[in-house]
Amino acid sequence: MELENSNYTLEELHIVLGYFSIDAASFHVKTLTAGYINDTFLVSKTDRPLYIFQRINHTVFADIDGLMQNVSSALKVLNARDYTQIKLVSTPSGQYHIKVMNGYWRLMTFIPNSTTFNTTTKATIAFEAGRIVGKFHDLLQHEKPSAYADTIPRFHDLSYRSAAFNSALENAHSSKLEIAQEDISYARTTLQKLKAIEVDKLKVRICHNDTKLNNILFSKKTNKALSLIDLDTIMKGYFFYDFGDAVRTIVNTAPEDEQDHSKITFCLDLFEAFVKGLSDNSSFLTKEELKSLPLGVVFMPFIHGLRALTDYLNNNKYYKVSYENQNLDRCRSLFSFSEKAWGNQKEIQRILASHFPALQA
Ligand code: GN1
Ligand code: MG
Repeated sequence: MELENSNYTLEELHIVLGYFSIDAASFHVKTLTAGYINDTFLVSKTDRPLYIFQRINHTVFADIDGLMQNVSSALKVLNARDYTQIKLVSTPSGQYHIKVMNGYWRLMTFIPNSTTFNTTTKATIAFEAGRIVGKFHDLLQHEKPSAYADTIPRFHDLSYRSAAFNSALENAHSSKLEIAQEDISYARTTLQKLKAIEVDKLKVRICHNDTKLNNILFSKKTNKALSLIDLDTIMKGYFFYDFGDAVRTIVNTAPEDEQDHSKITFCLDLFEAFVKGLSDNSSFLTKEELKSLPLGVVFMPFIHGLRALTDYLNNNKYYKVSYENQNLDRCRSLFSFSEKAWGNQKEIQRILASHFPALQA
């Protein structure tokens, strides 16, 4: 039987599920469409969601073994009274992923009564998001960076992304270069400005690297944040990556590809709630890291916008798009948000200093 929004039939998915240590015959499978990279399915039993089942995008993630090793190492540590653990389901021979049916597949536990939000207007949600991003780092702070593979090398590296952008410019169709003329020139100017970002003094940590709001699970009942999901990009990074990426999706009350830029906000109340939630954890951040955060809030939306623009010029080779110009729309709204983050640097610094005493000294 065909399954909606999927390249696989239900029969095929049941065959793959059968490799894992569960009784595959009695489960119901549904496609989850959020996400630009993997194919994701929800596996339920009599309407009770129990597992997240995924085909990992091997084009994006070349080193699947390294990726799964990173995820399983991190999941062992990501477990605390106020952080709900997610578990990988193995095959009878103890494998956490299998290669069948033209793909790499894995199965994870689904946390019951949980939900996600694409955007929010609530300070309580922003606070909880800050708290759980901080908790994630608190729990991972003693992991050895050298024990984690670089599954997408230089993922948030500006000079790498800038080189990819330049080669897309060289190969792009002239009509695209014309349509995106202003965006290209904005990208060039901003690349110059952001070159100043200094990372040498920053601690290399194990980061999530994709901390957008809808990668945070919340309890349906209490709205408390439970844990971070979508762990494929867990690898080395700087804390400002995770801070900036969370902020770009929390303090902006509009969706990532909003076309009406007047709706794109940098809501300082939501920013303050997020920072308060973050500071609710033990103080694991260095002063240098804290000082990098205001620019991080400009950097992350910009680098995502640049990647979207690059993919638009490359004819949507990387991201799954639901319409032809979605990458261009995402680029424009991300640049617009990044610009608003520039405009709010003073306020951002003030709010951070009021919740992190280390910045006052
Ligand atoms: C991609 O598929 P998804 O939504 O988890 C991307 C992230 C971007 C995101 C855009 C490996 O993640 O970097 O933030 O799209 N992941 C990868 O929202 O490129
Ligand atoms: Mg992701």
